[in-house]
Amino acid sequence: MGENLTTRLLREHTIGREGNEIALRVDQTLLQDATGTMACLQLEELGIERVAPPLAVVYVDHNTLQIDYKNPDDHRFLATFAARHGLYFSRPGNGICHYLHFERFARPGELLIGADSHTTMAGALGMIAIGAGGMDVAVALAGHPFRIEFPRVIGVRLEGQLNPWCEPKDVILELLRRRGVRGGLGCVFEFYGDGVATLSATARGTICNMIAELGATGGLFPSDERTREWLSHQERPNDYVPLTADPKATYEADELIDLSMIEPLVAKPHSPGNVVPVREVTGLPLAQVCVGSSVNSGYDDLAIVAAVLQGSSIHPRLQSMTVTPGSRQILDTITRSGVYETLIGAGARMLEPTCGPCVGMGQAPPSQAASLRTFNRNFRGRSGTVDDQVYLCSPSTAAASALTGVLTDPRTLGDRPALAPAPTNPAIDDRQIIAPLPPALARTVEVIKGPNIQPVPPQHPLPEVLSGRVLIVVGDDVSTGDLAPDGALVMALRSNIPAISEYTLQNTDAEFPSRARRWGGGFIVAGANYGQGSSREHAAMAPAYLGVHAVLARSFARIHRRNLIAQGILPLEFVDADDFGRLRLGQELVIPDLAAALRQRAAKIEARVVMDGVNPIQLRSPISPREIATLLAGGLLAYLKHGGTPLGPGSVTDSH
Ligand code: MIC
Repeated sequence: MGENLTTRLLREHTIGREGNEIALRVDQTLLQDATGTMACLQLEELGIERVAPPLAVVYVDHNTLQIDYKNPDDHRFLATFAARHGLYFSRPGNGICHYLHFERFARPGELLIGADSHTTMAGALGMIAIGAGGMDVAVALAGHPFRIEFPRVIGVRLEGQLNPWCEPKDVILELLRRRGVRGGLGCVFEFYGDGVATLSATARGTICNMIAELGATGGLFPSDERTREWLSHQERPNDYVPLTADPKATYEADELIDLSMIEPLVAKPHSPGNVVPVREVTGLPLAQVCVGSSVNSGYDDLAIVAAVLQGSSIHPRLQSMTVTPGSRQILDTITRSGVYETLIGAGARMLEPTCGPCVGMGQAPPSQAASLRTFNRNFRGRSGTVDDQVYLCSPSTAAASALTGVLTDPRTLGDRPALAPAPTNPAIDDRQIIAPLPPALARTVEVIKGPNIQPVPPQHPLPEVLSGRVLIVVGDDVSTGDLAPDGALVMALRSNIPAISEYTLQNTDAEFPSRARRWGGGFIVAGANYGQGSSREHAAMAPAYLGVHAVLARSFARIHRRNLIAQGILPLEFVDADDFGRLRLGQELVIPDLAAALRQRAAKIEARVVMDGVNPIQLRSPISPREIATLLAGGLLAYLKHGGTPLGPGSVTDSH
């Protein structure tokens, strides 16, 4: 029996083990401005002089509208923090974190942890790349290992070749069609088979980027000839090492995708998992088409759109079309190849290389109108319009639809046009990525904080008994965007927890923050996959600030569950999923002997509904000894500040 590549890379990075949890040596970290300000504030609390991993980068790519002092103050804080503590700093406008990282830093065989859920994109270059909360990244920056449960490795065998007009985006949409947004929980999807060689590095990047939408820990491609081509193209030939799974590698589960059977797909509102063939929804009138941004913003993605629109104009029915390149390098390439000119000529609004409309940062669609986007998420309201109707598709489908004004299967356009050839040498220019200063010089740098940058709220030990009222009952698949909303207004408050907490669940129940304050905190009750989507720890920090002690849910999304624990909120699962239906807004709950039950690692924890008396609600909290210690301390920062190590009791080794 051979070893798969994921297991090998994880094994090579494992420096400690405790039960099913492994502690991993971190080679690279990534922060972006919307998650990074809080991560840096937390890192400051840990009292670290210089970051430990061999490579640490902070990118400014989300909060870039700068409509007042808040965004630029955050940028200045991050720039001075990076200079003071030894991180690379990528200026606003230079590109989107996971695109730039893919171009300039990702390296086969290494391990990357990033405070952005789409960090997974780097898995396309044969490395382990995992999205995490800001505090988890701060802990890695402080020199501690990153801990995860050993993932289930799913082997995805790719056969054949994509037909014209069918794209890598359709491949990942196919996986989402099969498995849905909860279908990858606890898994790494490893791609192998003859079809792999037919996909370029950037095509693989699209697939690994959106593997996050399955709730997965990551995606991984072998490092092969296509990887070598990409790294040479990026003038980093020495970063190439060939890596594949053993010849007879085994996997815990298998998927087979015949690329020649893939057809154009679309994810309907309001979930990336709500996937159907484009042919089933053709003719849908569109108000907007958006290309690029957080995924599908590479050269080939934008060039096919230009090739389709060449010499034409977008359909009069459309109110607008936007195009966002993923990085300055891609912007330069589309400029020199003529793609930019064609897109402008066709009526596209060209945006700078930032996350932008993907996270509701401008370009909101009209009310109730369909917006077709090549992005990775279409959660309700994420676009900035509360009653939006966002569909996700490939660049070919977006281009064909921009031409006709209705959702269109690109295969109806006839032969696929040739792409404008990209200049063979991209302009490799790292001048907008400021390198870390030497330690002696770094110590002289003053870290500057503007008035919106507020201290990290203190964490308090978990009480012996938890009691309080049910503050809200929400359904399945609540996203972190529901909890800590997207868009320029709220995201500008990422470095100010008291201020951002006022927007918690604002589109679901605007009274939530005031009720939580009035009732002195309490419980959130939720369905399955609570906290899906982004890595933003604000979705846990803001409720914690409002006094939420525990979330009772049918199940939790991976990154958010960790963020809850890091912020001292107990993630409790119903033993009997039907108990979810017994809980109502305002009911009083008591969890007696909670701390004792956690210390004893009790299999079940009982919550009593005061007044209803008889049947307690059975809950479980499948958490590790380290997580229990973290919760008892009140959160990860408190735990570490009081001498805990992130490896926790019973660990085998901790090299730091
Ligand atoms: C996203 O695509 O949802 C984001 C915005 O990039 C987030 C990060 C954030 O909320 O700051 C993510 O993917 O983690």
